[in-house]
Amino acid sequence: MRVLAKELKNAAERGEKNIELSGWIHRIRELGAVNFIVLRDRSGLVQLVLDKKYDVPPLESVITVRGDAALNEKTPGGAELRVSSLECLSRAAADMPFQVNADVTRTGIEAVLDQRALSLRNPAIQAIFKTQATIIEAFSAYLREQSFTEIKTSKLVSGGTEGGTNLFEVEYFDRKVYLAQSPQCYKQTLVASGLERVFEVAPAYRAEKHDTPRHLNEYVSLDLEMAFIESEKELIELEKGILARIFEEIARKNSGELELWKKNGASVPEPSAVFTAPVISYEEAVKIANEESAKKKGVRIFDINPDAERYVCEWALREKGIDLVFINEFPRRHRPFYTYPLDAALTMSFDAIFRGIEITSGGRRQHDYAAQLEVLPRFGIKPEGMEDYLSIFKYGCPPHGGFAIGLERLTAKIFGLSNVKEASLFPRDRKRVTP
Ligand code: AMO
Repeated sequence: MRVLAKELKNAAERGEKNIELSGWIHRIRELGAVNFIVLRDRSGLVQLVLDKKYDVPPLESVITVRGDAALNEKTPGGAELRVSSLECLSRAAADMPFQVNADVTRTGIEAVLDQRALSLRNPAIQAIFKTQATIIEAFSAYLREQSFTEIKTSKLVSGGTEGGTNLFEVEYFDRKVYLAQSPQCYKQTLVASGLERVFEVAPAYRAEKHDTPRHLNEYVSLDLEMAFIESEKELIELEKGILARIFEEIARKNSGELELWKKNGASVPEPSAVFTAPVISYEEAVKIANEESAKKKGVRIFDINPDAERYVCEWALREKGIDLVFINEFPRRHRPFYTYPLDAALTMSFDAIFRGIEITSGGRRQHDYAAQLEVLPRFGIKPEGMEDYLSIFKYGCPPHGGFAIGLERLTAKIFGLSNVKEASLFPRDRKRVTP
């Protein structure tokens, strides 16, 4: 019978005979008369005992072995296979440019990304992406339960959605279009269409020129938008529910994955603690950041910059027991054209800051046609070309709002990764477009 590495112990306990395992050769230990292979498959690692002479192919070769299982507490998984036949399905070349079985938590990011096809074989690196899949699954399941409809919108657009100039141009037949910076206009259009509650998990593109540990040129955005809200406070409550579910599911399914990055501090907060995360205004956040900075003899903080994000999280962890903070009521000048005003100066908007980095932006949106038209020129935006988007307000649109969580930033913070690129399977940055 064919089993996975993690099922071998059960098979051994049941006394199963002639068991078959397939996978990659992760490690070889030659001790003379008896040799050992550590085999890797999608479920984990398992020890193979070779007490006859076999032609063992090089590391990373793909093999199928058969034999009888025996319990052995000293091996990964608590059982080993006494091999009686070994078949090589694919022989690996011996000049491996990346040591797949190394402790990658200590390997430099450049080597890990330059050799992505091989580094993705490493169990600790796979752990990041197995857990990332749990984030997407929990986000989607939570929203489906609240009657959100999943949408997929085009990534080829005729203009910017977030302001700024960080747009990638694409040749589209005889004209130029752009890669979408976010699904912002589409998710609002679908709310107005009557779906009321929508979510999308999809790539977003930002032509940011700077190489920073927090920016990707292509990232995955966990987006949602919902009708009939009064303020960003309802969105903050929704995000708390989502994050609590994500952390709960990771604790349930991915404790083994977190364990591999334990020395980096990989962990999820206690799900119930998420509901106690403080909500502070932009003004309070700047004040707190300045107080924290002063204690450390740091520089004066004028804005919620990366230093301020770190400071407010340190404050929240110390004072409230969780390094998650929601900052709302951002000044108008800091928010995009679609944001709903709170008063002349402030907006019904928020950011979520987790372990020192912004993971979410969102807020209530302007849904009044005349008010939206009036605001556009102040952002240097011409209504021409935006007719479809503006028509949603002209022809009946409920009050609404939404937010987007950056998947790689959230993943990086859970694993204690210092660069968001490590949480992207095939990261795109200024110089990297392969693999
Ligand atoms: P914003 O531009 O703040 O808002 O993006 C939302 C979240 O997406 C992530 N993010 C990024 N992650 C990695 N690299 C980048 N270059 C990058 N840019 C953004 C961050 C950020 O918090 N339309 C609004 C959202 C909304 O209001 O619904 C928007 O896109 O985690």
